[in-house]
Amino acid sequence: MTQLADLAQALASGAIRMVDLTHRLDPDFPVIILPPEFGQCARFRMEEVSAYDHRGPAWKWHNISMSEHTGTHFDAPSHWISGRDVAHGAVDEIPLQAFVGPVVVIDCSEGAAADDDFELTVAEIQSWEAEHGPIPEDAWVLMRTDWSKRRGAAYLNMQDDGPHSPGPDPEAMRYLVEHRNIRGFGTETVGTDAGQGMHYVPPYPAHFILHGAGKYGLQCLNNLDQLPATGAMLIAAPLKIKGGTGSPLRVLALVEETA
Ligand code: 23J
Ligand code: MN
Repeated sequence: MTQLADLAQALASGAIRMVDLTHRLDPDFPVIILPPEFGQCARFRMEEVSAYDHRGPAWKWHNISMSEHTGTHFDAPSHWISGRDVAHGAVDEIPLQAFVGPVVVIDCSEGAAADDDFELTVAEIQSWEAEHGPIPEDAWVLMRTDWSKRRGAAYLNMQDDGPHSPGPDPEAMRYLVEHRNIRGFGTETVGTDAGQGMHYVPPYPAHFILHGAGKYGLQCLNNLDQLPATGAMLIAAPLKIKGGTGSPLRVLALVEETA
């Protein structure tokens, strides 16, 4: 029990800091908008059932509804056609070990500030690795863009030709999956793919390549600027939705304070 007691002590003393990587579930938080011929993602909704009143004199509660892909959320392999036959590919089937593990952060905030369509490329990943060492196997890789600081229409950044937001190119995704065998890939934007990700080959390469290989996604992450490049631990356990392709969730990072 020593390791867990040590962990409890480190959390209590602040030697290990917790960072909340989650946005509030709020009806105003944007959801992805697909071309009009496709089905659409529902925003978060909340209705009061009672509030210590005639509907329930001693209790307050709400009924809520949303998409599996609303707000800060997890993508399972079964979300994408490439992952439809992946074993244990739905959120209720994923092994628990996947929900706690190491995380690295690639800071793309400068590039994303200069270019709404900034692409994370193999060259960018390799220059990160030259500084921080190779991306460890079975780690979450998070793409920091500071997009989480955007509000309102600037978040989806819809133009006449669709949304414009940063994301990985197909070669970068293949490098992370095939050469680094990552656990998953997470972003601050509304998708793991770039806003214009439909124009790549294959379309939406992050979804296609990650989920085809049984890897996971995280989207609409917050506070990535509070994480170190390496050494943090991510806790991201989706709801146990039967056959679910994803789920809103609370995403936490544990960060060791360097004295
Ligand atoms: C459906 C279709 C395209 C995309 C997405 C969903 C997501 O980004 C998502 O939330 O998984 S790009
Ligand atoms: Mn999703």
